[in-house]
Amino acid sequence: MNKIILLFFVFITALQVTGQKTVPKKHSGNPLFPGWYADPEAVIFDREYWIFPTFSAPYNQQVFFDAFSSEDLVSWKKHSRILDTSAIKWASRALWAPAIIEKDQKYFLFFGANDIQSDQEKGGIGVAISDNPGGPYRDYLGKPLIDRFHNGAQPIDQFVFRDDDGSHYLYYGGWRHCNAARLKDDFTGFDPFPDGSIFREITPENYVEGPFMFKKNGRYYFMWSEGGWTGPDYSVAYAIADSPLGPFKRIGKILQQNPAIATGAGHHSVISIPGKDRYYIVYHRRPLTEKDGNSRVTCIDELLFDENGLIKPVVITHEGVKKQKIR
Ligand code: FUB
Repeated sequence: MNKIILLFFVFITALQVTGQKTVPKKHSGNPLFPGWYADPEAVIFDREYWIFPTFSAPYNQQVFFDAFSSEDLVSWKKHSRILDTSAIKWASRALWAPAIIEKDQKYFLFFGANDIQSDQEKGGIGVAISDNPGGPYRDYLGKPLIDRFHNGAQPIDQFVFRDDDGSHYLYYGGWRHCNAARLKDDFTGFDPFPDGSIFREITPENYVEGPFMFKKNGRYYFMWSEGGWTGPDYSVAYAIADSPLGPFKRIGKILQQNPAIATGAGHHSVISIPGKDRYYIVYHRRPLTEKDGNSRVTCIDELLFDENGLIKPVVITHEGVKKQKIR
């Protein structure tokens, strides 16, 4: 009898070792896919989940973006080098924090490049375009969209938000300053605000970088990262406003490290499942075994709201979220 049980276990182990699945995976698991990837922008295109992250490596090696797609949040396909600095003549390093939007069947990928430290350096926020989410992308403008500091904001960490009336707002900024600007319809530049200004500072309390916006029940949820991204205390906080330009009064932190799971949880995005009141937060964090700033992995967990629409603190997990196809 013992021999039979032993043989059974050997058989099951052999199936697992040879990669034949005995039990279908029901959860995404965290991280979602292997490799050091940070600043994930998650979106849904045509019933498919897509994630556009920063390749998290020393700045001189950050010369491309990979993307990932999935039909169910469990199995992910890698799309290698969808954008490369060889296609952007003014960008040479530190390709950061992609932000993507589809318009008129074109995909516009906004990105930061070169980590400029002053207006004298070349770089900033650029725009690339493709006919497919998985690229290849080419330079849309042939120059940066924003190539200098305005209101103290380093031109990095852009996010594009489309409001219900079809207007597009660009939120961006590092170095503890955040600007909002109204994009022209063709994304070649900006339309001024009624007072003639282009860049409006909207910096909330404790803001560091990584702005993100979504709209729920007519209210604008504005989110950002706080703390230093190389350390354990990196985190995400938020505000709710009645207008896309705020004011954004900080409500509190919703994502942070859990010393039993991972550290440095931050720079996120949010997706909602069409037709369902279900939201996910996609973010990066550092495994407990890691200390290097660039050792960041892309993860997903549920984003839940209370009865007043306030965001509940995110519970970060190893399991991730349940398998979820988009119907
Ligand atoms: O990944 C590079 C930088 O790290 C991002 O631009 C920041 O937001 C931080 O996550």
